[in-house]
Amino acid sequence: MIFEAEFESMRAADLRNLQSKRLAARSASVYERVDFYRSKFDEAGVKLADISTIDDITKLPITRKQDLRDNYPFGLFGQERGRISRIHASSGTTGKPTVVGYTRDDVDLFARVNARCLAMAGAEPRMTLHNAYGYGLFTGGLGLHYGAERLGMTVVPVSGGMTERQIMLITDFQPDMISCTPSYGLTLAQEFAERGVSPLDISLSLGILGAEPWTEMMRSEVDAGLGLKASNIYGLSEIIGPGVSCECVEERSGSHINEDHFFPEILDPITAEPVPEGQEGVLVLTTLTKQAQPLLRYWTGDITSLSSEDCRCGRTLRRMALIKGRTDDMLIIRGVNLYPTEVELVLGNIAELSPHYRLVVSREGTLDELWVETEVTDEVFKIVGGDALDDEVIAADEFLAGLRSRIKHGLKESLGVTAGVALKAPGSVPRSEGGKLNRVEDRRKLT
Ligand code: DLL
Repeated sequence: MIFEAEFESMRAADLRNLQSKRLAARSASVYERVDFYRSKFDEAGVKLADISTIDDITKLPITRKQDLRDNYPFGLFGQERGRISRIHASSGTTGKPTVVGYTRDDVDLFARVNARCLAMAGAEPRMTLHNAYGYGLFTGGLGLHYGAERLGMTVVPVSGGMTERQIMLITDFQPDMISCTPSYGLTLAQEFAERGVSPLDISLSLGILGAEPWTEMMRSEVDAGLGLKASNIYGLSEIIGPGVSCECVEERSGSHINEDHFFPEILDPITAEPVPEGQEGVLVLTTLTKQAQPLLRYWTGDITSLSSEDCRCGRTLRRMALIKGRTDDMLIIRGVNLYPTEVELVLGNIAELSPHYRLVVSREGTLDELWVETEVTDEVFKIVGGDALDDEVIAADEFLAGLRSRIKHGLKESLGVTAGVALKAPGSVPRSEGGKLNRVEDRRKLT
């Protein structure tokens, strides 16, 4: 089902008109209400009269995370404090969190776009959602919660963590759908497998997974391990939280962006100039309707591409590809640029490996070193493990050496990087305990 068909399936020309009107109105309102934007417009010599169609968006200043930091906590609010009905924040890796405010209308929008996303991912009224995103300042829990209620679902507000209890609640309450990070989806799948529960016996049939980068390889693992169809949901606190875009369950090939509210551009990471459709670059989003903290051309740092191809689901909203990573997460190893998801794709092609991996980067003298720690599957471990027969142990050594060298070759061929490979026993690489999983340990930052 389509939750708001009049917007989600709009004719392209009508959508453009709506976006143009909204952009002009939003520009005027931030000019009037937010000192930061007034100075930016004045410095750049942008006049409100210059902003009449959505194409004029390129005349507007770009907003960066540093601007939010400089105006911490409430300096970018476009409303007086009394009109702010909710505040969320994302923890960030260093220092102060990034703050986001919502008016009552924004909270309503937050619910609606998440209801849209849940419906995109296959949800219907009366289904039950097991919501394992964290509740609190993080936008995931409350975002999906309000969206599910708006759609008419039953929500189980479990939040992240306490895996034992999650398993019990899924078994007892028999939900139709789960929302969690992909890495936590894997953790849950593994816990069910360890209890001998077949995916066919898990009640879940749908998933809405996101908040961290993942690949098709991870998706197949989660789908198979939990016996469901998982769709990707994307969003970020600065823009609203989850609800910016989501894949439809019909195609699961690119996430439909709620672009009547969040206008997307893809810009070159270096020059910040627009790139042609289909080409990768940094996703930059403008909030067209948000009141409390409207952001113009917010540089998300996330690398993706856009497509306006028709979709079987009937939505006309453009789609964005799976996120390759965030520019901050790009590793530079001896001059080679690479994202963890690219390593994940290489490992995903090797049947003897489980989907769990970790990257360790260090520096020996002046040279960067990358170590890929990855687990062999249970089947491989049984063959090469302690209970193998004597002559099989020798064969096992050769087999493992061969496997290591295949991984090294794969990484070199696909990514041009030379990496050390550590093969680990099943269960020894860290798992998600409820939220986003950090798969990279960059020891260079410590020195
Ligand atoms: O992660 C909001 C969210 C909650 C999205 C639940 C989806 C589901 P932040 O904590 O502010 O907000 O982190 C935002 O996470 O800029 C991306 O780098 C990354 N991210 C979010 N969704 C995806 C995704 C929430 N589906 C940052 N794929 C973003 C890849 C994602 N990366």
